[in-house]
Amino acid sequence: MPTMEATGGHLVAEALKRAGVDVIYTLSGGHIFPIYDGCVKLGIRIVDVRHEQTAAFAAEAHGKLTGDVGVAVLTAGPGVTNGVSAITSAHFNGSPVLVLGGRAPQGRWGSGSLQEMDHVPVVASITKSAGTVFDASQCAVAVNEALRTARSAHRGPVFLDFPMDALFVTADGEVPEPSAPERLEPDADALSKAIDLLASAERPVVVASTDIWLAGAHPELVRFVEKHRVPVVLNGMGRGLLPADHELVFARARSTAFKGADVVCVIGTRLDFRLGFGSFGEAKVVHVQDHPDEIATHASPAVGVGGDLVATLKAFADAPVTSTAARDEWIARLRTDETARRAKEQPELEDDTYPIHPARVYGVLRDKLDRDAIVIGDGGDFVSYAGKLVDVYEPGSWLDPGPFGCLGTGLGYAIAARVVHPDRQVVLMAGDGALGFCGMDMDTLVRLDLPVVIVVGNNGIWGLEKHPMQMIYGYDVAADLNPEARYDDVLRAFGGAGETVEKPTDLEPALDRAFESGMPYLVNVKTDPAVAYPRSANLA
Ligand SMILES: Cc1ncc(C[n+]2csc(CCOP(=O)(O)OP(=O)(O)O)c2C)c(N)n1
Ligand SMILES: [Mg+2]
Repeated sequence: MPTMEATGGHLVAEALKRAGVDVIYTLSGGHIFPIYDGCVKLGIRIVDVRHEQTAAFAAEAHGKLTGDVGVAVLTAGPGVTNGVSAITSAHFNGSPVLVLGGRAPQGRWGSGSLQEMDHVPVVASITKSAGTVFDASQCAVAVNEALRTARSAHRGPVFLDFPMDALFVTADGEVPEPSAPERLEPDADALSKAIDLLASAERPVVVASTDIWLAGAHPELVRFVEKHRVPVVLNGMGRGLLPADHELVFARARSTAFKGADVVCVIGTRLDFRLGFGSFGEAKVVHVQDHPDEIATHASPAVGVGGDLVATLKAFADAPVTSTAARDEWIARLRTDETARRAKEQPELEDDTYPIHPARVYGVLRDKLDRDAIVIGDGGDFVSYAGKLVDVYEPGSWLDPGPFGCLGTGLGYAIAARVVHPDRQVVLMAGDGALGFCGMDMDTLVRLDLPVVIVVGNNGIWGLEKHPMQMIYGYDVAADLNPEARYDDVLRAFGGAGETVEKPTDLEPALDRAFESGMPYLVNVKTDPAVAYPRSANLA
């Protein structure tokens, strides 16, 4: 292996650079200066934010948007612990992320150095691997291996920390060539069983999700469903794998599809609460995952296929076509249901009442979005409306927190979206409660010139908690916020722009001004606190 005389920090940056990493998300701390110094010398962009959770959420979004690893660099102790919720989100979402932590010097370990803490046990259960690099000469090797682990299916976060006396010292470090991610072939027997079951189905449904996008398997997905005429429901980062207006894509007819299907094939996500824990009426279930360990054990799928999703979907697509007559009838039935349900939404989308109905915000917003706009949701009910009412047309354009459901992803996700896609619209739909977790990073949008449109659904409450508590107890506590809060003035104070909207008719001109401004812009929409999102999913 070639070697290079450099500091541990420079060797870390060298491994990142060789692997194609061109940006890190971070918040400063002396423990990690040598990594910064390496990044500066090698031309890796440093995006510095106001809270480590934002740095780690931004790294996660970077991974989600690119399918490649997003990197956060966090200082020792509180820097790392502030990143824990975001690392956990990446763990639940299977997002490829590398978190590099500073660490108190090994030479004094146990003596009580500033921020002396062993991070590894804290993050061990929420990462694919976690470890400490004690030897400066091994910094690049360890980073290279960590990147390979994060990139290999099933993807997820990897953590490494580096004692100061490994990062600051100069060593003759080994510098490996970047390693390719592992590819696991799907089991041939399981694959042919799945193909047979799909071939026999008269009323199949495919649920296409996140890992198809991360694996770059969507061209094979499209070939498979179009050739075999299979209706598709999209979930998580699966949204946009086929455009929302594709004849095989169904969103509103989802429950009709699940109830009426004879085979449901879920690809690239867990059978969790978002999918009724894997129970779909009478349907037989095929669970296709990118790794055998990801196949559901709590449910009993008829077939589970675990392995490379490109290979699996290619095999599905290549299978000979069986009669599709019954399927055409099935597709027509679902289309009728989809159209009827969409028509029923129209009055809410056009609702002219005061205070503003949250659905009305989306009724206006939908017409302002480009087909490749990136829409981010962070909040409760306001974001549930977004999930229902925003149609996605391009893959990698929709970011929600995923099944860990952590509030506060918004600014980190928006920052990364703008960094990865400087030429696309980036819109953050935030609950007023959610914005409080990460709002200070509006400063980052201004400071780094990242024009994002933020629309706050300001109902003055923790809506998704207040309404259920009222329903269960007949009263509520700890559920009120300040409806008079001027979140637009907060962004203004940082040097951005914004306005408050109270009347439905003012929404459209406000959104026009926001998109045309070319700067971070916050539209603070006072929405009706009496409206609760009509929820049916069983969350627990
Ligand atoms: C970090 C975190 N804390 C608490 C919760 C519980 N929680 C889920 S939704 C919600 C209310 C969100 O309120 P807001 O963002 O204002 O959206 P709204 O429901 O009012 O539209 C809360 C507190 C959570 N999911 N994540
Ligand atoms: Mg709210």
